[in-house]
Amino acid sequence: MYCATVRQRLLNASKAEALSFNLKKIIMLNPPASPLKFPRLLLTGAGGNLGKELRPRLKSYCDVLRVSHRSDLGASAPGEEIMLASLENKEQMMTLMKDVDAVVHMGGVSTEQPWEPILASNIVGMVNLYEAARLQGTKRIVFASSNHVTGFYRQDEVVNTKMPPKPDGFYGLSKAFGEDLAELYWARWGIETVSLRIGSSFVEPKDRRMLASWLSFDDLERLVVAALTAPIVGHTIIYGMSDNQTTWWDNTHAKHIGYRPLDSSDVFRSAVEARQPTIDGTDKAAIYQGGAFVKASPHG
Ligand code: 15L
Repeated sequence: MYCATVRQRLLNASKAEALSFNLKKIIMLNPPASPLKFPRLLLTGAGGNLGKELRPRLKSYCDVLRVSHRSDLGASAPGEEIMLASLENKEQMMTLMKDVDAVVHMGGVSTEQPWEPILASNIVGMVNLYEAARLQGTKRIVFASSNHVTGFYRQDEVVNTKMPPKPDGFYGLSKAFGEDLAELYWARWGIETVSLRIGSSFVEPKDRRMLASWLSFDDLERLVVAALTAPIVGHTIIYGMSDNQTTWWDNTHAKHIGYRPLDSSDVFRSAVEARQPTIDGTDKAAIYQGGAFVKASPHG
């Protein structure tokens, strides 16, 4: 009788322990996820090509969408607040980042240009953005980096996100700086970033290169939303491409972002190949992944 009671007690105790162990395991395995709907999201560069695409789409993921650009953005849509700001203006950036839960940073120079505008927006502007994030307590930034960080890899190579950068110009170099800055702010101050090395995000692929680099607008939205809502990201780099048959980029190290592209450039392949039947194999733009960017002179 005594033994039976003790055995029962031990059994109950081990059940309770197992329960608490399982609970702990569940808590450890399921850390609190980022919200699927944010109180206030900031979209910078809202007047740029991709900013214009994302502006109406991001509204569903937040109560208030703060949209920003250096110049006029027109009238605000319901649930939007417009704040004009220049990346290189520290004070404006501090105000812009106040009460913001997460940022989709599409602002800055997005093509090869002389050094000065790149320095102002993509170097000084990035430091201003991250300093403001640190001081205002912003938790996560989704940064529009670019495939031009690795534009000098060849088109017969497959690049993953742990391989060293090979920028193809001042623009690509500035995006490599942005990624390193994001890494620093994660390591030192715990601000999370997903750096999106965006390929060619247009309505459809325009040429043979874009059969590999194309990112549809719907997949861009899927990518940005995955980057905003993945539970833990630290600083993660991910290539922004659709599910194209030909690819130069490997996102193995970014599986935890949970990005699943649903579009593919393949439906445009025959039209693109008919438009561009031959490729000059000696042309640097056809040899390197950066395409025409590897030849674009920043010196005018
Ligand atoms: C980029 O980074 C540019 O912002 C965009 O205009 C495209 O040209 C794209 O890369 C590309 O590589 O096609």
